[in-house]
Amino acid sequence: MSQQHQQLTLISHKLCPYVQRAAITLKESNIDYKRINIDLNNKPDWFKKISPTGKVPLLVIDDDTVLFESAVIAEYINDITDNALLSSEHLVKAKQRAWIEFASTMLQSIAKLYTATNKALYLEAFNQLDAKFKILEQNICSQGYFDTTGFSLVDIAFAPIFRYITVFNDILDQQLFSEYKKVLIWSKNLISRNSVKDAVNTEYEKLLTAFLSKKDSYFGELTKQHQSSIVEA
Ligand SMILES: N[C@@H](CCC(=O)N[C@@H](CS)C(=O)NCC(=O)O)C(=O)O
Repeated sequence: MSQQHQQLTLISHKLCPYVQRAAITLKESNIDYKRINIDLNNKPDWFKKISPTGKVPLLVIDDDTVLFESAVIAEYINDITDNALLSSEHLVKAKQRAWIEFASTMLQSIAKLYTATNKALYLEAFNQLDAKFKILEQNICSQGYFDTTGFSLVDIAFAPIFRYITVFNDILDQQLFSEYKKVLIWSKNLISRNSVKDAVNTEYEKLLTAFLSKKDSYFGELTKQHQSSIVEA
């Protein structure tokens, strides 16, 4: 990080996929930062005061300046560093932003999947998510990144999705995107990248499984069954 920047602070939550986007971008841009995890079920007053949406991530720049929204935070980090994670060509950059938005809709589909209250709603959400992976398969390159030009903010936006799916595929009978060859290569490449690994702590998988098992949903039931099958084995 160049000397003119103050110490940045990322207000976070241990499981939040949007926070992971910011954390990955900071790491890829070689910026040191402080991370503060908060409890979203019991938001501290200081957080409520500085977060316009009540959501994480927040990037605290200084006493007077706080950024919110993961896509904006990622672009800001890219702007203040060597600007290597988005194209400088307007049209290419516009397309990259559109796919980042597509990744956000997939995170919403994932939330729908694990909160579906019955099997029919769960299957509907599963099929919607699968359809989005199919669209991705038709639009990504086959070299382990979204685009042939290499790692970008688009890859960063999708990496937390693959982290979710790695845990989900352990729990579920049906495997998401296993027949989409390019997506499979891409997901393996992203998951093994250091910045992606470092965006969560070592307890992530355990915490996510515990979070899912507490859901009053069809997925919650599947998670509990999976947990008891491990204990019995
Ligand atoms: N569009 C936001 C979404 C952030 C978001 O949904 N964060 C969740 C945690 S993963 C949150 O803070 N939820 C708290 C709440 O809604 O009360 C972004 O990209 O930063």
